[in-house]
Amino acid sequence: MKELGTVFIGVPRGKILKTGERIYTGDIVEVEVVDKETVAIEGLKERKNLLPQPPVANADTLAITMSWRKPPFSNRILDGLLAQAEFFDIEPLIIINKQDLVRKREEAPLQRWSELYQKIGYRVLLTSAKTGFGIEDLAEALKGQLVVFAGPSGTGKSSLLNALIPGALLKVAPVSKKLEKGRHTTTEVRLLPNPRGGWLADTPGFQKVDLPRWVATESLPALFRDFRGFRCEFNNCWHKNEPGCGVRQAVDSGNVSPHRYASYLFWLSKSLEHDRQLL
Ligand SMILES: Nc1nc2c(ncn2[C@@H]2O[C@H](COP(=O)(O)OP(=O)(O)OP(=O)(O)O)[C@@H](O)[C@H]2O)c(=O)[nH]1
Ligand SMILES: [Mg+2]
Ligand SMILES: [Zn+2]
Repeated sequence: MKELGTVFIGVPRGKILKTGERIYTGDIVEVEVVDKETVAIEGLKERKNLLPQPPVANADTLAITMSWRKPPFSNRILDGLLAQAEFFDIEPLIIINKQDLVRKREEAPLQRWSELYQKIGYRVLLTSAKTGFGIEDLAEALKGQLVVFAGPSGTGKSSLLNALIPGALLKVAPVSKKLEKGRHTTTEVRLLPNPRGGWLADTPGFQKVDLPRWVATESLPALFRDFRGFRCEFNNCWHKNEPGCGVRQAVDSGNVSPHRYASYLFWLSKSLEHDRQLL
């Protein structure tokens, strides 16, 4: 692309066409300009990483977007997405949006969740796309990077992008009143230029995290950052009922959060179930 801000339609040609290589949003390609609207894609630069779901290449940050309510915050979904970020080697940033909906008596639990993840070493940002709360901090945290927004449907990914990019005019829609679930308003992955530099990708939300499909079961224990500092008697310990399991001891002594451990067991059983179905 000659000038930034010019949009072309890319058509695979030559080697790329022959190998049938899929081109992902975020890919860096070599092109030849064919006409005012079209470029021929002839080469593909090696990817730094590739996230299969949502499908984006070369992401610097996975902006995991959860809402506090509507849909309700789920640490299990969050932990699944964090494991996915670790597996695909993308630095996660946790966003808890819809802060304007936090009730007085919910402030303490919200604070506890934020502290838990910060203690593990993740960045947590509290935002409201509605009131603008936390948007300046978010804009600063994301500038200059290729950022993928990912999270359940209805948590406010498109709304946050609209707040970050004046004039983006991305479609947003209310969550269902009865189910408190999103309506799958965004249907495609779109990369938008960040006015502060870099790129922001809006992606379709989901109802369910399909971690077992993308992440190999045996890698799960290593994807929980907070488990890494503890030694187990067995090298390939699943941290379930093995003797001398340092992670279980850490849970008992309060050094690993029981919530994180419960999430781990949940995702492990989902993954094992998935593997059994493939047999
Ligand atoms: N109260 C409140 N509502 C919000 C906030 N952010 C988004 N919403 C509302 O939540 C609903 C869903 O927002 P979207 O931005 O469409 O959510 P999304 O994550 O893009 O959803 P999908 O495209 O389906 O994945 C809309 O009605 C938004 O107006 C917020 O901070 N506070
Ligand atoms: Mg959306
Ligand atoms: Zn163990």
